Amino acid sequence: MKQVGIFGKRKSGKSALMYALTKQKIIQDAAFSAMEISGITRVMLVDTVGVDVEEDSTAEKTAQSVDVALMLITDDSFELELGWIGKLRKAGSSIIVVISQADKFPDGGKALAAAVNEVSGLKTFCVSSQTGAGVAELDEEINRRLAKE
Ligand SMILES: Nc1nc2c(ncn2[C@@H]2O[C@H](COP(=O)(O)OP(=O)(O)OP(=O)(O)O)[C@@H](O)[C@H]2O)c(=O)[nH]1
Ligand SMILES: [Mg+2]
Repeated sequence: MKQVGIFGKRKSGKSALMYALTKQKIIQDAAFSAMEISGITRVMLVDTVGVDVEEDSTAEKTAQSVDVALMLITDDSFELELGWIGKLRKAGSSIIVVISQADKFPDGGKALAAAVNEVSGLKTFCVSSQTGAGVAELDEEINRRLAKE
């Protein structure tokens, strides 16, 4: 089964995003089954402990096995996250940057997204698990990446 890993610092919103994406999936699958279309790809979403938890290596292990990696960023000190992006690249994952808790930014996270994109070259999505903003778009991108993997 394909795996999507969710990475980010403690309290960056990993579990909330996992829940929001799961809800999105359930809505989609319900629509599909209503149309009696079979062969829906099932994926496993993997929540991780914070990448800033040094005494725990489960995020390291997860990083080795995911097809698609979501790297959550919540503020402009994202050095640690850039390090993880490097690790995930080496492991061969398709990486999507998520500006998490985007509802907390006056500009919806756009400036931070541009800054991260500038240094990493990665596609960046602003998402709020709380308001649901950007969740559908992120889900679509994940599905596109999974289809390519
Ligand atoms: N405003 C806002 N708050 C959020 C959002 N997502 C999560 N939170 C809040 O941020 C806090 C941390 O969210 P979690 O989803 O538990 O974060 P986590 O990364 O799983 O945290 P750990 O598992 O402890 O590392 C909680 O109080 C959430 O309610 C969001 O999109 N917007
Ligand atoms: Mg969590």
